[in-house]
Amino acid sequence: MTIKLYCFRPAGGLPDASPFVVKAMTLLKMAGLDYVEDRTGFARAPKGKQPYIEDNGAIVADSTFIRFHLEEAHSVDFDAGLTDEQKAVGWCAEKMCEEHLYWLVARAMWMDDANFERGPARWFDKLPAPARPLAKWYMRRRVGKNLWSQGMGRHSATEADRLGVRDIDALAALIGGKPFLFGDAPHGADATVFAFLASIMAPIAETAMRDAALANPALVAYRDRMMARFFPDFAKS
Ligand SMILES: N[C@@H](CCC(=O)N[C@@H](CS)C(=O)NCC(=O)O)C(=O)O
Repeated sequence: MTIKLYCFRPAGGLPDASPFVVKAMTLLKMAGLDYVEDRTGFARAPKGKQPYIEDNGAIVADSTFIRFHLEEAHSVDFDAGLTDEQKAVGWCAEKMCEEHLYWLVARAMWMDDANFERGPARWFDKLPAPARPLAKWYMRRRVGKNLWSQGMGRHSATEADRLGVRDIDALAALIGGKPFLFGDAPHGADATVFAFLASIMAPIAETAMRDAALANPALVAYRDRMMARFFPDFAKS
């Protein structure tokens, strides 16, 4: 039975607005598994977040548990050929993207007025006009509270930029001049690193992270290489 992937929708020239969804899509494509997208499942998301998948009756929520499920249920090894040290480095890079960089991107997109208007505010355009201001205010307040609890919302914009550029520099150093993180073939961690770099480079939020990533030809080439390989319809010719 074909796997169903519950996701948002394409945005900013990317296959999905969420880097976690793009990560899951990339893993499915790396694994050579067919899937169909379902954009109607957010209200039923088991953890209140997307992505989640339905596979042969099993519902699996969270991109990392989706990866574990694909490895276990479909005998996929996303780390094939890597040393234990490379696997550890890959895990650290993934979690830096998901648990650090993600919050810096969220902070830049939701807290900066101009970025908010260019990006998240547009997601409310499909609501009836009178409902939009309240919905935007509510969601912005909710994200702001999350950012405050997580801690990233307590930094100044300058401090946040400094952390974000350090993340980009770390990814650039890891990739170096190689085609993929660990050499000539992509592995599981590439799905995450690609998804986050592509999201940061997209023409949505103007951030110091975006400037740093776009100024690095190796990172741009990495993003383009992954896009051409896994999402040719979204690759720039
Ligand atoms: N740890 C989760 C994170 C997923 C996540 O944060 N998804 C966001 C979109 S980028 C979401 O669905 N947010 C909706 C909400 O918090 O209401 C994963 O790896 O899948």
